[in-house]
Amino acid sequence: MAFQLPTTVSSHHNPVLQPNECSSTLFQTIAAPASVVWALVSDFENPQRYKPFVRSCKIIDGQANQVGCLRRVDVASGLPASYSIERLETLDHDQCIFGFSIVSGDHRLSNYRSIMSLHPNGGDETVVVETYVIDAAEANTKEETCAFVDTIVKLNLRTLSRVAEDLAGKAQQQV
Ligand code: A8S
Repeated sequence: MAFQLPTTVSSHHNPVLQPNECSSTLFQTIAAPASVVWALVSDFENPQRYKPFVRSCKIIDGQANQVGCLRRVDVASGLPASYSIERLETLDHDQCIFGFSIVSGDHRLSNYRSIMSLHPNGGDETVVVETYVIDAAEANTKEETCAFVDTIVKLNLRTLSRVAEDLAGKAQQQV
């Protein structure tokens, strides 16, 4: 692959795994400047801006968009869960690194945490790298657990790309 992950973030994307954990790293190239993508990714209070399964979200503890705050995410019907409680773990505006963990909910995702980093890739292009780690679900293999999560994360990244490209296109038209 042409994209080389900078060494400054490589530890975030190469987690050390416990025997019961599985992990995956996904890449998405977006035809929009990192500032536009970062505005969407870093808005912990509003994941529905690019996550298609999220119906609504509210901050339930702490100050919005401050590390340590908790959000309650309600997801669309038809999924194997209805809500999730999530904690903002990392928010680095200089390096464009965002991390959150799932702390509870009525789903089977156990000990899920995700970290995303954004990388300007020449022109007005951004590469988004997302790595998650999760415990293999009790009744499922690691492969099944990761296949389920990969599907959701890939869809989120694809939607992020579409929304960011729309926003960047609109900004261009106004110049
Ligand atoms: C994210 C990542 C994930 C979200 C999962 C994996 C979830 O919101 C959905 C279905 C579930 O069964 C679990 O970045 C949960 O949001 C869409 C409700 C947590």
